[in-house]
Amino acid sequence: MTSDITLYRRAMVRAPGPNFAEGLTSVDLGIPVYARALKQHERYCAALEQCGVELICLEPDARYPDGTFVEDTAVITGKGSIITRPGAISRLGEVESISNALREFYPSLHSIQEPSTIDGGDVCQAGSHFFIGLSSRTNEAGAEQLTQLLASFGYTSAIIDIRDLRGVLHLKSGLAYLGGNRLVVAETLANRAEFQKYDLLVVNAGEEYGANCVLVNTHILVASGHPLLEESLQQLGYQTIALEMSEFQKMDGGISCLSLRF
Ligand code: CIR
Repeated sequence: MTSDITLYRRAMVRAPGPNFAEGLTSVDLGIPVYARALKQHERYCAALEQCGVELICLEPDARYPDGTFVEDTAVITGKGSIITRPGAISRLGEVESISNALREFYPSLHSIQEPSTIDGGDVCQAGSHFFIGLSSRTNEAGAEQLTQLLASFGYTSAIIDIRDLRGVLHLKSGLAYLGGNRLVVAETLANRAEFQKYDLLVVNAGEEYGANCVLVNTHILVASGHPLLEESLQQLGYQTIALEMSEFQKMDGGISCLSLRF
């Protein structure tokens, strides 16, 4: 493993609540089955533990059916942490319980201020550099405010405009950093100038959903059903854990969004 990857000790998660299906979605994959979502979430948590992290489990909150997608509410870095201001109005209140829970570990949290909006799913750390997606959820003011905060921590950033990309809710829907200068990237994003100095593992059309994978210490968690991507990762020397994500995919969520890792 390379030295520019973060070793995680903890992961914050929140199981989906019974009204999970009332959350936002832009895809037409059917209504999630709650019992199945719970099982998939349990398996996801077990995989995190297998990677050596201690879980911090928050309770579902019926006011926020999308609350299981905790990644969108914070940007946690080795030098400072930021509570976001999610771009969907129905999700704005999710940050309160996350701030309360994170304050135990990060007493001085920064926060994104109105009119800025940021979803954590739009923020991809690659060593000391960050990619910030400008999306339907993260606005220009948010990207600018985050850039400045990250600069005050000593990080550089690049803003990647994905507003024209259909079917890509967040930047990390199509991008993941694996350390050692390597990015996993969906085909639709692969030609962006900002990524050209990286070793790119381009995810084939048909396996795009798999691009939202996440390296957690010893393993890469990847959505099951992406055999070409998994094989490529294994050929590069990574150990993978494939996880069923069907019920979260129905709600536009991927592997990374189900946890905050730190
Ligand atoms: C939403 O639309 O906000 C949720 N249904 C899905 C959020 C997924 N988050 C992520 O990819 N980081």
